[in-house]
Amino acid sequence: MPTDPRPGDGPRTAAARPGGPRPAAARPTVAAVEAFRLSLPLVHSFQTSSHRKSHLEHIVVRVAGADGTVGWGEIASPSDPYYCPETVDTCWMILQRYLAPALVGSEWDHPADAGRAWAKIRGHHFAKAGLDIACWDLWTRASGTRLADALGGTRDRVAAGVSLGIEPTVEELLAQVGRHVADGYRRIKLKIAPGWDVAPVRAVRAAHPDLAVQVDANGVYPETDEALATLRELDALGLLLIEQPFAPGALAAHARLAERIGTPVCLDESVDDLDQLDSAIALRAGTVLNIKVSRMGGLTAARAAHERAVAAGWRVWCGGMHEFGVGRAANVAIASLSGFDLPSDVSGSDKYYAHDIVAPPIRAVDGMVEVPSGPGLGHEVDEEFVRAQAADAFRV
Ligand code: OSB
Ligand code: MG
Repeated sequence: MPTDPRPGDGPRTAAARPGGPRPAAARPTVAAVEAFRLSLPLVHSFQTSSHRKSHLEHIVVRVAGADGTVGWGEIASPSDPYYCPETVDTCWMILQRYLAPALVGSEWDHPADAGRAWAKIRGHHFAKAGLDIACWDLWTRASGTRLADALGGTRDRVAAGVSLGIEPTVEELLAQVGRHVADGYRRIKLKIAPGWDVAPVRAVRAAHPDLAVQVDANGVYPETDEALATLRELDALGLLLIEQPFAPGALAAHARLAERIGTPVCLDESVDDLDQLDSAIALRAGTVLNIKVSRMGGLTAARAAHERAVAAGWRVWCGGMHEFGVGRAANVAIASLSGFDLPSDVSGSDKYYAHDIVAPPIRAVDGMVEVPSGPGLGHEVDEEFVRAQAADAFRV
């Protein structure tokens, strides 16, 4: 892929490129992309408004530079098309057939330019995010930079929240909440759905009057009088925010709700590119954005969304997709940017996986996750484990 020089493209200073100084690294040429389909058992099965999971399968990608440098990325797509249209199968196909062949042989000065290789491929943000993360890891490792610094991060520690699924009973939910509060998590997010909303949230509020609590409906409510009555009841429970009550395309419905309740409305599924973010801002469809590296299509896009949302006066935090250690480390890096001032879904690896693919695993201590000090993602991938456990693999 040709990297056409931009006007004034000379040695850049820290000020010229947002996100910090540009190390004097050789211009990476991507020599090969390898991909591994990997399934890990969950420590505790997770139920959302749409489905229950006891294992998660993600795609781990390994990008090799011509100089031998390696970068790792993760495609954290769900297996089924309930959260977003992508699935592990669609990601696998798009990666193998389009994205990896486009990236191999490309050359770029900065990982923010790597995506030019796949710019003409529409959608498929989860698949693209895996390659984008790997290119950032490759480039920052090659130059001995911390990923968080290269992105323009300013925090050394990130406040960790935890996302709790729908439980069989309110008692079991209260036990989960109690366990995570005792572990030190700074905020609890509760998944809600019709039939599992006001009662469980009220019970959590009664048990923990001062706890920072937010709810996430994954777009499952219709904009009916009945749903509005439910949302008004939730509005009275002192929540930090209500995430994605209505369908992804329903920006106007979110704007009407934001007018009617005091609790901030947060968008997740509604925003997967900057144009949708612009529309959401213009319509006042919320005041908070859950930035997911996967949903936006990578770190480059997540960083741009952060900039745009903060400039519009929105608050942002980093959401997760139950990432393995690679994607989780990328989330920690992006959450170190200054605008991420609400607790993020960056819980420790141990909340989800007994054996993660990175060493050291991501750890939340007293509700904070440290931004690692090593270059790149700051965590080493257990390559032997990844290769041994992979159900399928390819190399381009
Ligand atoms: O909506 O935030 C969501 C997981 C799968 C699909 C959608 C969502 C989630 C989470 C996970 O809430 C949070 C995490 O990774 O810790
Ligand atoms: Mg969500």
